[in-house]
Amino acid sequence: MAYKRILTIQDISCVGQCSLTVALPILSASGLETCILPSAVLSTHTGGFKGYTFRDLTDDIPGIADHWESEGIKFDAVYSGYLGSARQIAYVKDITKRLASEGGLSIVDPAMADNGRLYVGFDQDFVEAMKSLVFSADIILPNITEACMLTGTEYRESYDRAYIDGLLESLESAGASTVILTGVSFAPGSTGVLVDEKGVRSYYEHRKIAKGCHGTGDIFASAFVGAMMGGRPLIDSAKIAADYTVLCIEGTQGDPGHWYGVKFEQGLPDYIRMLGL
Ligand code: PXL
Repeated sequence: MAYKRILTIQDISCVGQCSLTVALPILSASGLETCILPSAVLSTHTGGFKGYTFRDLTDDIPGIADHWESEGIKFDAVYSGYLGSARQIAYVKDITKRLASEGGLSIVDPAMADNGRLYVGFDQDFVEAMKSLVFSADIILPNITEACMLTGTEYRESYDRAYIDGLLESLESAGASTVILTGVSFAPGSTGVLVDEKGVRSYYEHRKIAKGCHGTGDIFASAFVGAMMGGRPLIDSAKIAADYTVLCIEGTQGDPGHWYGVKFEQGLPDYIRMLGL
């Protein structure tokens, strides 16, 4: 298998099992050379801790990108997750244009909202800026809330297949190419991933364990990118990522002290086995 180099751009939440502390180990476990660009350093994530510190690294990004360019460093994919500002979004677009190799992929997880609400610290201006990144990407991984915000669709707690198809069509007419829509549930007790490759749709249903487990979107997206960049079909990559994420959540349930994240580390050997490595 070709040895691919990927760049992932997201924050470092020092404690909290999300963003780079999840993406780096999972992508590395999938066999990719994983380069990182930390967009900010926070003491913890923003989803439930109080008084977290936040060091914005936006001003460091252009110099880092210039250095890589002067060294002739290129990436087979640029994968972005949680970003902190509209300026950072613009830098991700610029870096992708300058540093993705020929045929290199732009993969965007528009990590900004869940359960019908934006995460703390985001506003409508950020959503508008995110649209420009999402609708120029090759592959996007929104959840239903994010897809609604990106398309101006009303968010619903319960929905049917027609609503989801409408949401995917709105994403496509706004410019989306391949969409991996997560958290799509058509029956109580189950949820799933809808993979839409230019209008051709497949659904993978899996067990729903708990609502709103923190960091699961980052685990799923990283596991998906790791599988897909290894040359696996989109739907197979989505299945592996979903199965691994479910396994991690199962391994965390029953530990109320571990409310802030998911114990993804213990499932890494299973993820590697699922990849057949
Ligand atoms: O898991 C997404 C995420 C990443 N980074 C930070 C966050 C969140 C979600 O709340 O706060 C800093």
